[in-house]
Amino acid sequence: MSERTLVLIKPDAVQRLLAGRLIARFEERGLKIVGLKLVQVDRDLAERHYAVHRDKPFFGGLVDFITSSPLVAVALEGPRAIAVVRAMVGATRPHEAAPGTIRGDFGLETAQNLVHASDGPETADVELALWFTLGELASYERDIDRWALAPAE
Ligand code: 3AN
Repeated sequence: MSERTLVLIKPDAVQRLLAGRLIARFEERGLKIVGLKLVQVDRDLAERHYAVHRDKPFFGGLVDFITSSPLVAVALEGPRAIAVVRAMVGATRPHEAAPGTIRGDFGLETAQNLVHASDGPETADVELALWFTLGELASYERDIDRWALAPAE
């Protein structure tokens, strides 16, 4: 079941020169990049993206952080991409994130946890529409998919 999901390589990861390495992890897993752009986020977009957290005490800090420096928005596609990416990202609180996950390998603080990833099919649809126009999302075949993604007979 092929899905699309949104990943944000957050300002801390871009500032720490990790953007390329983090995108490479998703590519190496076999996920297909179908959208990619660097964004200097304004407060309106930040507040819409984090709307579910509007009443949380950390909301203002979250908006400050995500607007503080550019991030890289990535749309990824693949079988069960939403769950696969969430597992690769790791737990929200880095001290609970397993080694081998992005947060478990690179993060120590919840507020600076390197990446955002959509947490379900509805969220993914809403977030992809928030961050990308239809024209910015590509549909294409990759020659490697017969090696990386071919289901077992
Ligand atoms: P996740 O990103 O793992 O889905 P959410 O959706 O619970 O986590 O939280 C969204 C973002 O809000 C987190 N990635 C983190 O940046 C921030 N956040 C969550 N909880 C806290 C907290 N207690 N203090 C500061 N920031 C937080």
